[in-house]
Amino acid sequence: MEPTDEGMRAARGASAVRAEKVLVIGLGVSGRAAADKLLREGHEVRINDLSDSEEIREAARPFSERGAEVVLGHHREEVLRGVELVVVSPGVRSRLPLLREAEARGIPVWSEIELAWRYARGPVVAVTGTNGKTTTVSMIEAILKRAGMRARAVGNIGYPMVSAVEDMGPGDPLVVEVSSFQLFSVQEFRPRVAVLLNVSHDHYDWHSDLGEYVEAKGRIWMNQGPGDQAVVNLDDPLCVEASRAAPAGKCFFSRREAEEACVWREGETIRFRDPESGRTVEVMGVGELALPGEHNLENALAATAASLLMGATPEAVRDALRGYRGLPHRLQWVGERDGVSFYDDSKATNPHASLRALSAFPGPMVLILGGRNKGLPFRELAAEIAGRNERGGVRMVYLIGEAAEEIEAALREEAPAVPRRVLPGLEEVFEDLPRRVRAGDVVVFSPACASFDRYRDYRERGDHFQRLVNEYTGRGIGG
Ligand code: UMA
Repeated sequence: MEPTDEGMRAARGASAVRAEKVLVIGLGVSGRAAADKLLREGHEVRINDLSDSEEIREAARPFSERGAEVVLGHHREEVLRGVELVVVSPGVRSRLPLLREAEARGIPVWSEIELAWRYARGPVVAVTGTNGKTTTVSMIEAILKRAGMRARAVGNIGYPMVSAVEDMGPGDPLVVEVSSFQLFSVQEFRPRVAVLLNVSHDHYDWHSDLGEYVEAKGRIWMNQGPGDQAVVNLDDPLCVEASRAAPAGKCFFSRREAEEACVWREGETIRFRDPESGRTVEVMGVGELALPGEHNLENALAATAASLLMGATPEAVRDALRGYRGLPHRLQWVGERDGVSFYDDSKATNPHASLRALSAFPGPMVLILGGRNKGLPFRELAAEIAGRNERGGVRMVYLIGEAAEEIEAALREEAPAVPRRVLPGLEEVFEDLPRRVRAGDVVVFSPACASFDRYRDYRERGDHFQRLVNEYTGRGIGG
């Protein structure tokens, strides 16, 4: 007999959504998904968005037609009238006075992830951290699928978890990318496997915000119990610190040989020690991983741990990760000609992301930077380029777009010896390239800037780069 939704919910320890009237704040991707699910489940729904633009009104229309009340243009307290539950979008700040008022009135405030958890039918793997979430989530999805499970990657990756719950059969795992904003407002959310990849303190004030940020990340496992596992980066002291509060079993992963680790790198091999049986198995060679870079090794170790704990076999891990070529526009291999490889990292819209691209390739590199600066300094990136140049890494830098002169100034200061050219755009770079590249180079487009000086978004920019690569490597446009 098929288990009932009620039975499955009870098995996961989740309570039903009892509120009659629900306020959904924010009508973006996750707010629309939440409102849709709530209406289909028969709740009374009020939608409130700060914006009153034509676009938002357009998005709200189908919900009004289905009986939802829509309040646009403000977040005044009156929208709380009669409400028993608030579902809040991740882009809404936790300090919003309306949320504070809801809490003061004893009205629970949930993220869309919490709402989805109440309706989920199978186990959940949740992944959080500062960097690498999307890659790790899609690696886990690939491995679980290879292992024969009907897994699906959801959450921040772009497809809301609450939209996926109905398509999933009993027992099908959901692999959720969760941001700290979403973790702020969870209540019963209890992933069977919770992964904390890394915690970067770059943009946080150490004494206040970082503490809050680490605490929010730790909420990923706060409801875990017997049979659940926390997968934690042993090489990141902030992760280890945060994991002290984890109530369930812990599986540490590490890029070095470590006794406490359950997945680790030993020489050129990735190994797994089953936390229950204590048995150690060889999973795969590090050199078999299709994605370059130390940070991708870290993502692969985390994905290996999570997948094996979910019941995948080491063979499934090896097969999936050997073939896993990454997500579009994230250090994506695009093509090769005469021993020169091209990588599209258009998703790198800040200097920090470009630093990670540098660390992915120790050998000779031609780097393309530029676009619209988001108000961030380039000095650290410029200093790293200088160091890599001395060690036989970055050979040359192209600077394009609005921020070209600003990056040029940082390079003049920190990396005066590094050859560089300022050009208007990518077309000019590809005209110049044949005279500069030589066999063994990698050409990496990792702009360190936003795309809006010339493109709609980073995807359009990356597609443009890929078309130019395809023309250059002789496969023709779109080839
Ligand atoms: N809004 C308000 N009041 C506010 C703030 C926003 O009403 O105080 C309204 C806006 O007017 C807008 C709507 O809320 O209409 C936008 O909601 P949102 O910013 O929460 O974004 P969504 O469209 O719902 O998309 C969210 C995630 N966005 C954020 O976390 C900021 C998406 O991640 C995610 O893919 C989607 O849900 C599905 O789960 C995006 C992201 O950039 C890709 N995430 C960050 C990241 O990955 O680094 C965290």
